[in-house]
Amino acid sequence: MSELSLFLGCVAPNRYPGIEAATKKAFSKLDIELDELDGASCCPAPGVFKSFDKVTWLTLASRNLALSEELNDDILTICNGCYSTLKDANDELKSNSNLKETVNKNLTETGHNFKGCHDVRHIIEYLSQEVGAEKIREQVSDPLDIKVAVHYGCHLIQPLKESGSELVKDSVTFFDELVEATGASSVDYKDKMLCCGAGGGARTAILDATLKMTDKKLQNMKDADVDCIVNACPFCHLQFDSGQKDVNSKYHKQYEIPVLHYTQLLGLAMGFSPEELGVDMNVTGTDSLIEKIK
Ligand code: 9S8
Ligand code: 9S8
Ligand code: COM
Repeated sequence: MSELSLFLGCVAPNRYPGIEAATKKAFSKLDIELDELDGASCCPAPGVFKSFDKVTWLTLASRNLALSEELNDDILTICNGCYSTLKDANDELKSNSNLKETVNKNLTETGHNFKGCHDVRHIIEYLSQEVGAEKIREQVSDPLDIKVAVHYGCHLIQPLKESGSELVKDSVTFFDELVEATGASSVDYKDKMLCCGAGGGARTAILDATLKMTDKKLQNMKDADVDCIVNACPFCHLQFDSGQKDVNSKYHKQYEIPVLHYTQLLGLAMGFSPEELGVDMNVTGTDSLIEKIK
């Protein structure tokens, strides 16, 4: 199997560096090597660049893909949006030689060349298919006795559907299974597959409209009486964590639901401290959660 290079995207390094730390710690416990992807840029964000100019979007994406190809690696994303862009761009360029030629012409001045010889993996899809819940359970030293609202997010499901993946054929449970491997229970809640509100570049353009959707999801999660929200996308993470504070002040709500990226949940179950995983860096208080898992 190909080795992996870690694609960070923008939101994790800039807003939630704990997600990067948690990913590296959890993968080293699982004994999976991750190469650094020096020089990587924004994926670029699917809901933003792709809507403006397709060739520019593909060119920027192909540069990131080429960097990973040069290491002879598949590329691993920790973000749904990055997965959507990199996977769609990779698939499209592999199957359309005219587009590939255009993009490679644009790439010449960067000194890179896209070949189309590797795959794009999302961390949840990868863990589910290549590692499996059973192996993950074996690395859990501190099983978590908590109730979790799993948020899949749009750009995890859509690319899998488009590529005809087995993971999304019937009922979709692959993420819940990985969450339950940490000892936590994944609690069902209304409109689980709904968008967090932020995607499609909406968070930047029309924050107020996105908060309405976030409020709806938060209320459904609260009604299910969960201890925390678990996501696999730093952008969803940002919307649920930082957006929760905005929802509280805008709609006079008192939500206090901690938010974890899956790698942070896994890291806690593997015995790493909340500080090592950046769990204490959230805007929405994680004190209650930290107290609960002690
Ligand atoms: S990179 Fe730039 S804005 Fe972001 S985090 Fe995920 S999607 Fe790709
Ligand atoms: S959900 Fe709808 S478009 Fe997305 S993946 Fe992340 S941000 Fe939240
Ligand atoms: C969502 C990314 S994860 S974008 O806002 O749709 O580009």
